[in-house]
Amino acid sequence: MFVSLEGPDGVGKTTQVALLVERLRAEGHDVLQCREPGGTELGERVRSLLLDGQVAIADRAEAMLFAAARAQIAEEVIRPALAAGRWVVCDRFIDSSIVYQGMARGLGVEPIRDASVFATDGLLPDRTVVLHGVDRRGDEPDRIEAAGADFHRRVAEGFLALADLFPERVRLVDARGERDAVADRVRAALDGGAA
Ligand code: Z5A
Repeated sequence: MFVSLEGPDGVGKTTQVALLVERLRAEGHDVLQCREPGGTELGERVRSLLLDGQVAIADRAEAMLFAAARAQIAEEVIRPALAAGRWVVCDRFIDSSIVYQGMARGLGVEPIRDASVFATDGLLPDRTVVLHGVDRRGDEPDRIEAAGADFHRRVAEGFLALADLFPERVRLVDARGERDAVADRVRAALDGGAA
């Protein structure tokens, strides 16, 4: 089973990825935890470039760099884990590109989705949990966090639109409240059929 957690920056994804992995392991599952961009030597180097406020990166170059990092983690890490019968829980995946680059940067949902599908040779999560409803961003913005209020409004709206675009795999989960209460909702969102 391949699960991704998504949502605007500071919504609590990293916290919830860790709690979900803990719970799944307690249930007896063999779980690989990873994050995007990152999770490989190439991905971590691309991540540093992408978040570096001193590096000028054109929007299309940004989209291709995210896709390149995703291609590497899909082939090197995620596909082998799934083939070995493991669960994979990933902090962000294709939907971050669809929202940040496709919607908020305005490059278009379809071209960005197609680029990511090409990059990963069609690998998609079985379930995507989109957290929403809070903003707990810190006060040291990286290159993308520094993009401005309008950009982040489009990001927040874009994540909410995902459940309608991909109802077969995307579920919205309210991220407000105590960590464990949110973790209960995230775990419950993995069960059952279409959202
Ligand atoms: N990006 C992109 O544009 N295109 C792509 O294709 C991909 C990514 C894959 C890096 O992502 C950037 O890349 C990101 C999107 C873009 N940029 N932006 N902007 P990232 O995932 O590494 O960075 P992030 O989204 O900014 O993550 P974050 O800052 O680490 O936030 P988070 O993971 O959503 O939240 P958190 O760290 O779990 O929680 C934030 C704080 O709140 C922290 O102090 C927690 O302890 C606290 N917290 C969490 N939950 C709670 C509750 N329930 N109560 C109280 N406090 C809490």
